[in-house]
Amino acid sequence: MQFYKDKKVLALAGGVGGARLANGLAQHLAADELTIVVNTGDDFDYWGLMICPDLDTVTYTLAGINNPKTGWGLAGETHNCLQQIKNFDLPSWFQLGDKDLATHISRSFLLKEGFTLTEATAVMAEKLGIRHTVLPMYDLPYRTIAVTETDDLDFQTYFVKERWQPVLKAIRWEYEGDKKINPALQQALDEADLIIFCPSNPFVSIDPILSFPAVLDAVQAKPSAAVSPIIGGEAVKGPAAKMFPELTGKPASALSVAAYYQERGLLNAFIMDEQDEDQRTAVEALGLKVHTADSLMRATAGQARLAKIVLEFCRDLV
Ligand code: FO1
Repeated sequence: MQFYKDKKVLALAGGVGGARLANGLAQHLAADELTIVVNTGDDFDYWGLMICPDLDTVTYTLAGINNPKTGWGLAGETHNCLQQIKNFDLPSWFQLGDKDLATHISRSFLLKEGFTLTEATAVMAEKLGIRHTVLPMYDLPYRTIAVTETDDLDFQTYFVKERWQPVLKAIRWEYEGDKKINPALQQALDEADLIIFCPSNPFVSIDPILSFPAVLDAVQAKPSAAVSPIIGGEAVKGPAAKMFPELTGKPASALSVAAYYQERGLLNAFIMDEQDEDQRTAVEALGLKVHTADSLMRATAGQARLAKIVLEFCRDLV
């Protein structure tokens, strides 16, 4: 099926919701029509290995090998290594499965051999049979820091170890280098005819990607659409709903998502759940074209279904 003749879509993704819509888009768009740029702010060193949770969630989902229950990690996983690590009294709060470990070992090995993160991701995605280009947002460390009422925590400590319970005051990033993006991402930005914000957490999945001036400039200049990660005031998964009042003082809602992006003039269109139909007029008043749909992605068929709705709705933007 062809949606847009000779047009290119760039999807911004992070976490499980992002991976699911990216996979839906990949069902409808050819390899040269879709590039997925992924948040790397969640990455961290653990057991001496380089862990990139969002890159892995996206690649495992595209390869159809992700754990369908958690959304992250691999299906049919075992945890023998983790068990043995516990016997050695080493940190075990971040649960790495045995097969998943092969990913972290391989990526760490390739990085040590001199591959960039973009190159290592491409090599591994190809081996997993992924046709579409998956790009990390940055090749160097770029770490999301949760500024809480008591401490500044690295992202996975906040998210997994502390189960996102500390109250947030702000999100900031610590990074190496000069924020110059990889040439492959620059090319994808230059060539994109449409940018789609997947239904990922705006603060810790999409904002890290937008914090690169080259990305922000492209998004402001190109037709862009976002899918709301908030349905009926709740996040489908994770802390997005808790973060809205903490970080913006506003309640979690589809309208708050649209307003949060639109404060920076990022969007042309917004797709939200039909449960949130009552917010249509307020979202339209932000200058957005609005579509409501059943936006919960149940299984792979639901991912393809929502992606088709998004692509059809955005047809007249490109
Ligand atoms: N999330 C958890 O809540 N607990 C875990 O132990 C955990 C392990 C894990 C291992 C590999 C991986 O790729 C992801 C993992 N995640 C885990 C998910 C991850 O922390 C989050 O999904 C993202 O960073 C937020 O998008």
